[in-house]
Amino acid sequence: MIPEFAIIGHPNEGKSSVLSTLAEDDSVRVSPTPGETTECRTFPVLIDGVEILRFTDTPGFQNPRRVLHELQAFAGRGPDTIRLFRESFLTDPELRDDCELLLPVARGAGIIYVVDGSRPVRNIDRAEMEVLRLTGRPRMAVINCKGEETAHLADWKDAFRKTFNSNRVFNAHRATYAERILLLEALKSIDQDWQGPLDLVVSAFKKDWAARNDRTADIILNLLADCLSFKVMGEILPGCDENMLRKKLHDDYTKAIRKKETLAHLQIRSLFKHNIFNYDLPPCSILHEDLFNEKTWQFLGLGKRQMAVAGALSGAAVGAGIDLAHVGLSFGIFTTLGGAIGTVGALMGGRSLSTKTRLLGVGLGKEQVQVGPNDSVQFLHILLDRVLLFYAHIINWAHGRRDYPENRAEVERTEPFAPGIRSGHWSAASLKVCREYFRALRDGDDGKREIAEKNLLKILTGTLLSISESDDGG
Ligand SMILES: Nc1nc2c(ncn2[C@@H]2O[C@H](COP(=O)(O)OP(=O)(O)OP(=O)(O)O)[C@@H](O)[C@H]2O)c(=O)[nH]1
Ligand SMILES: [Mg+2]
Repeated sequence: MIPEFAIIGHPNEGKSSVLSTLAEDDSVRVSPTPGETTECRTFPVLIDGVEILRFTDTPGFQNPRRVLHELQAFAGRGPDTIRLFRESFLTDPELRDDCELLLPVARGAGIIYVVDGSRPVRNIDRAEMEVLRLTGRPRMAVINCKGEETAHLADWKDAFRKTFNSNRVFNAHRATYAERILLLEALKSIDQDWQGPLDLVVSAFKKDWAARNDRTADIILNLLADCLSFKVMGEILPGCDENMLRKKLHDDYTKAIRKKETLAHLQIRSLFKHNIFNYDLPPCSILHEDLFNEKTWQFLGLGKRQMAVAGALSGAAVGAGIDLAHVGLSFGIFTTLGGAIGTVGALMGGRSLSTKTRLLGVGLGKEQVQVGPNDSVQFLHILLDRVLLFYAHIINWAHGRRDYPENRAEVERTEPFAPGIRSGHWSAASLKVCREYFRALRDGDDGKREIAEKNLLKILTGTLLSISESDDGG
């Protein structure tokens, strides 16, 4: 039997939002106007194409006091109470929504009662709770605070204790993966018969999440390998303006890298089922800064000390004979391109270009300009930090949430700081793996690369899991 839960409550309390977040389905209709949901709609939760759970969205109570009054007449009819009530009042326009919302209950669904815990408990809420008690179905209350006020929480909990098997605070806008799991776990306790099926649901959820994390780690590794080995080349033809060519290649290079990064981010976004709404990063996120912008390189990646540890400042880039635009990317990303060209030009003369020419097997006498591959391990860390930050945002962007709040304080909380997001803070052993991976890529050493890749994959899946389980979400 597939467990079904009906999400029930007063109009506009956030029922549809809670459902959307729980089921990770952004097709659920949410609106600031009360009465948005007028018909029951069932949302199956599928894992690997198999339905494991279903949630049913319902309209808000219309006339709970009258329902309560009429229900008394059927008291003592056990499981038939709701069916008989519905049969008697289905055509009564005053109870239209009430009959509709009780439909899933009549067929045996469990109840998740949603209230906005930021407002006081009223008598009409007590009438709704009593109606739900009379249904005799297993029920849990969910406190979804739409506002910041917490003074009423104790009263709500007190009211629930009398009529519900369990209650939980669950915020439709801010609930994380970990909180979704906790809510599902708590549902187990409201009815013994559901313990077995819900155990399966919880373990299927966890397995599915782990599979998404594995897939994310693959996407990240592909992004790193692709960006770190990427280069663009152009031939210096007689009479061509060399500086213009360099600038063009540099632009081509950065444009292509940005595109690769955006694509990886989009892949992660769709893995986590954000399909309909145009997910925007919070206004204050560092991710709004361009990948090649000074701010990005100041705030993300390795700090100076970690750079020294990583050996990134060893001067290897210069020694290897890399052209100036390349060095510009590695060391002087913040200097103007003209400045970078001047400095490195003085350092290296034309030597690097001829080296490259020979290496590339282009006929003698021809010169080529090459931009990339970037030779700084810092680049790996910047890409890593940005993708991990993006991941943290996307997994903590609850599906029931459709935009950012006006409230400044709430906006400020939106950049996640879960441990592991800044790769610069990883352990020395993990940083060593990054360095080895980077070097293996640079040297084209497939054997070493395979080993380093495996190690990095392990670190990444561990990091993704710890970000998912952290409660320091968006
Ligand atoms: N700030 C905030 N707003 C919320 C939260 N949950 C819901 N809302 C907003 O409250 C409004 C109503 O949300 P819905 O989920 O449509 O409420 P509902 O109970 O399904 O409403 P009806 O279908 O009309 O009965 C929407 O504008 C939501 O964005 C929350 O946790 N925080
Ligand atoms: Mg609704």
